Amino acid sequence: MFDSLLDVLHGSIRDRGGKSLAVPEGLAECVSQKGDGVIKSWLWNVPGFRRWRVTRLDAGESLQVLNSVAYPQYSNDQPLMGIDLLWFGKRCKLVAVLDFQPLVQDEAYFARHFQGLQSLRTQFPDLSSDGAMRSFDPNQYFSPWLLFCRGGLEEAKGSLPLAFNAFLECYWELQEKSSQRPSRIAYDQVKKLQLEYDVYSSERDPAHGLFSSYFGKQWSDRFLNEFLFPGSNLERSSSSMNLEL
Ligand code: BLA
Repeated sequence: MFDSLLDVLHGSIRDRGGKSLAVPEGLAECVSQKGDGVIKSWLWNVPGFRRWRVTRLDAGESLQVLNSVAYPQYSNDQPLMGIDLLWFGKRCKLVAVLDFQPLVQDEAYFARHFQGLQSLRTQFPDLSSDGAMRSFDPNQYFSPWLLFCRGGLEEAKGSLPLAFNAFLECYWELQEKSSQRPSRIAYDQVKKLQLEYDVYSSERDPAHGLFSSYFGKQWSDRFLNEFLFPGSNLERSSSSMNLEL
């Protein structure tokens, strides 16, 4: 379901000078124990970013996923870019979340970074539902203008591909603007907030059970700690040793 969007994402990363990096041993690809699913991941070194990861899960009619997070360099306080697209083929159910994930919830920060996303939200009303979140806290690391849809085939084939392109363009525009103006949040604080994002996400991510059921608990624990949210380990160990971040 999401192959063309994956191509768009990878093409757009390459166009901006992204270079592919090695994914930790054993985590780049895994076939499920029953052979009914495969998960592939990519890591990119992109100018202006300290980390950009992409994951694609293909479990046929049961589930398709495209997930990606971009972490800007610590010298830039712009939001992270978060993409989580899920397609449950048997039930024709789409869950699509696209957001500029804010480091802080404050009006001046929103005014600086969210004009683009605000206007996107008005362009794609069918992806702008105010549906309640079950696992996450909408007021932590999510913006008021996230594109969020629990829908079906119509949205998946209709507005999602258009919104996906526009969303990426909008994020690159923000990146260009942000890299030319001084960051208002200090380097150390951006670092702390980005690491806390990984802690928050690893604790709340509803995907852990799903990964375990396909790929086993051991592989899934490693995937979460070493690939999806490596900052959660750093944050825990540095705070327990009482180090300055
Ligand atoms: C929801 N994401 C979900 C769900 C699953 C995943 C299984 C629950 C589906 C449902 O509510 O019906 C799956 N999450 C994944 C997978 C990965 C993952 C497979 O991290 C990793 C490969 N989630 C993100 C990012 C965002 C995000 C970057 O990983 C931000 C754009 C958002 N996912 C997000 C939200 C929900 C969700 C807001 C709804 C959760 C809720 O209701 O609280």
